[in-house]
Amino acid sequence: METTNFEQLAINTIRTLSIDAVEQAKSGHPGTPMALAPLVYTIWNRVLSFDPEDPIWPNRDRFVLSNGHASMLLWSIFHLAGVKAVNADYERLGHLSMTLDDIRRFRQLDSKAVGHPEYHWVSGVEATTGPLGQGIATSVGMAIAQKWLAQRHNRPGFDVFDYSIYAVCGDGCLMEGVASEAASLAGHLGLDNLCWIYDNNHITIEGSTSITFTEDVATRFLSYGWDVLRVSDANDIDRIQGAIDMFRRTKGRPTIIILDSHIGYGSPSKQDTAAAHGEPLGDAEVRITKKAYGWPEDAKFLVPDGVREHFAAGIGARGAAARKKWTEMFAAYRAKFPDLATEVDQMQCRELPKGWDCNLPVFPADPKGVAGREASGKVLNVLAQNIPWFLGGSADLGPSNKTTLSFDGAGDFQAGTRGGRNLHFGIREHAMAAIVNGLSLSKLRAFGATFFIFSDYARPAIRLSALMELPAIFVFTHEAMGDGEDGPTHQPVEQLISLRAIPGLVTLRPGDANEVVEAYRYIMQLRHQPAVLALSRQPLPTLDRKKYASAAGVARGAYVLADPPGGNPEVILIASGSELCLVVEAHERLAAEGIRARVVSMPSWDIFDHQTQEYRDSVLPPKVKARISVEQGSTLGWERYVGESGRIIGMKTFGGSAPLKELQRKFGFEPHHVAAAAKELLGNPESGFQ
Ligand SMILES: Cc1ncc(C[n+]2csc(CCOP(=O)(O)OP(=O)(O)O)c2C)c(N)n1
Ligand SMILES: [Mg+2]
Repeated sequence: METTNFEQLAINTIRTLSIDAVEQAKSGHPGTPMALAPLVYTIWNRVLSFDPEDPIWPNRDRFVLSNGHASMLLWSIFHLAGVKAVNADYERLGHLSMTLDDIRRFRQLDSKAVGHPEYHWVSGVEATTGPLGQGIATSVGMAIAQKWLAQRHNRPGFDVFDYSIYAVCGDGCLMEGVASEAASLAGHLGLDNLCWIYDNNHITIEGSTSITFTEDVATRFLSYGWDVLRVSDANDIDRIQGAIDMFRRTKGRPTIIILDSHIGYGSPSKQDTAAAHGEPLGDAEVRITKKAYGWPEDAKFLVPDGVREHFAAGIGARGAAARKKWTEMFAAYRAKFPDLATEVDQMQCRELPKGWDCNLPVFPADPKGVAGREASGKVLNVLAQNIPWFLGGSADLGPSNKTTLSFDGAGDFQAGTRGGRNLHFGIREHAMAAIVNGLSLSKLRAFGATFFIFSDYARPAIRLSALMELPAIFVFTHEAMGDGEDGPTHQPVEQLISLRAIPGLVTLRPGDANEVVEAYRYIMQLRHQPAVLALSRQPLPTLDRKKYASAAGVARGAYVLADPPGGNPEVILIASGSELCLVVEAHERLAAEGIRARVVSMPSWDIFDHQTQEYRDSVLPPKVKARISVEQGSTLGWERYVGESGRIIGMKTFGGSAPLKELQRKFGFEPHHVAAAAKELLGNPESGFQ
C-alpha cells in the first residue's frame, strides 16, 4: 500500500479504537477523537521528536492534551506508536505503556486507559488534564522551563534542550479564565517554543457555541502577541503539517493554530452535534460510521496489518534517531561540562545537589521576632543559591510575600533574559499555579507565591499538583488576620482546612522563624508531593530553643515544644503558626499558677498523621483529655486532635477590619483567654472564661 493509504489507515485506526473503546465502556467521548485523529496522527508521526522507547528522555517534544475528555486519542496513539512504560523511579520497564487490552478495558478498574489523562499513572502522559484550561496553562510552564533550561545548559554545539511544546485544546479550554491568564503571559514572554492547536468545532456540551462563545479568538490571540494560523480542514494533514512548520520557523512569539473541525467526523447522524461529545455512538451508528471510513463494520479494536509498522517507521525511527544523536552529544557534553551534566542527571531524578541546605539561617531567640514571610525570604535566597534549578516568583506580591530572589545574578526571567530566577506571574494566581506545575513537570524546582487568601484563585491547579504528585511549592503569606485593617476580604478562614483536605498535599503553618527554616528543609526533600506554606505577615517571637524543644520537630508535623517540669501534663495546648507564641505565653501563665500545661506545636496535620501511633500518642497522650487547639482559621476538623471534651479556639465567622490587636481581642486569640479556657477545662469554671 502507498504511504498515503497507510496514513489514512492509521488515522482511521485511531478513530475506530476510540469509538470501540467508548462503546465497550458505555461511557466516554468519541466525537473529538474522531475529529482530531488526523491532527494527532500528524503531530506524532510526522513532527514530534519523541522516542516511544523512552518517554522520559529529557529533550523530547512535549504533547499535552488539554481537552482531556478526548483521552482515547492518547491511548490510541500510545498504543500504536508503541510507547513504553517507566516507573516512579524513572526506570525504563521495556513493556508497553498501553496495551490493546487496556484499551478494550477503557475506563475500567486497573486499566491504563483511564477516563482522563493521568500523569505518572500512564507513561507518556505529560500532564494530568480534564479540568478544562489546565493543560494549556501548564504548557506555558513547560515552555518557560524549556527556555530556562536551554539558557542554563546549552553551549555552542551542544543543544541539550531544544524541544518544543504542543498543546491541543477545545472551546472549553479557551473559555476558561486560566487559559487567558496563561496565554497573556506566554505572549508577553514571547515563548516561541509553544504551539497550541485549537479544536474549533463550535460545539460544547450544551450545543452550539453560538449560545456562549462568539468572541473572535484569532483577534484575541493576536492581541496577546501570538502568531495566529488557521487550518480550515482538520482532515488536511499536509496543511496541518504546514502550519506546524510555520510555527517552527516563527521566532519571538507563541503560535496558536485554529483548526476547523467536525466533532464526530464520519458519523452520519451525530457529526457536528453535541451528541457526539460525551456518549457512545450506539451500535447501529458505529456500523454506518465505520462503513463511511471504509472500515469493516463488524471489526472491533482492529489494528490493521502494517499500521504499527507505519508508526515504527515514522515516530519510532525519527524518535530513536533523535534520541541516539542526543545521547551521543550528551556524552561529549558530559566530558566537557561534567558539572552541568550532573545537574541534568540530578534534576531528572528530582535529587538535590550536594550542600543544598548549607548556610540555612538559624534565628536567635528574640521576643520581638521575625515575620514568617521575612524568614521565608531569607531561606528562599539561600536555597536558590544552593540549588541552581530552584526558581519561582509571585503573582505581583513579591515585595510583600518576600519571595524576590535578590542575590547577585538571580535576575528576572523575561523574553530577553531566559536564565533569570525570578518569575513575574503578574496578577494571575491560577495560571501561576498551573505554570508552577509545568515547571515542575519539566523537573525544575519551582515555587509560586501570593497572599494565603488568594490560594483560592490557585486551588484547582494546586489540586492537580497533588494529583500529579509534583513537588511544587506554594508560598502563601498573610496567613491569618495579620493584615487586620484590610478586613475580611483578605483574612483567610476556611483556606487551611480546605487545603488540608487535598490528599497528598503537605500544608505547613510554621510558628516562628526557625520553624520556617525547618519547614523548607522538610519540603525541599519531597520528591512526589506538593507543599503549601502558610506564613505570617507580622513578626512572631523567635522562641528560645534552649528553653523549648528544637524546631527540627517540624519534620514530624507536630512536636512537644514545652512541658511542665518532669512532664506529665494535665492539659495540652495545641497551636500552629502565629498562635504558637500566644499558647506559649498561656503555658507560662498557667505554670505560674501551678497548672501543668504542655504546648504542642502542630505546623502540619498531614505530616503528623503519617507518624507512628506511638509517636502520636507520645505527643498527645490519650489519657490527657483536657486539650485546647488555638488557630486563626476554621474550627472545622480540630475535634480529631482535641477530642470530644476538648476546646477549639478558632474562627466561626469571617474576620473584621481593625488593627490586629483588636481583632485578637475580639476573637479570643489572647494568652489569658487560652489560660482561662484551660482552667475551665480542668474544672475551674470560676476562672472567668466565657
Ligand atoms: C473546568 C471544567 N469545567 C467543566 C468540565 C466538564 N466538561 C467536560 S468537556 C466539556 C465541554 C467542552 O467543550 P469543548 O472543549 O468544546 O470540547 P468538545 O466537545 O468540542 O470536544 C465540559 C463542560 C470540565 N471537564 N472542566
Ligand atoms: Mg468544542
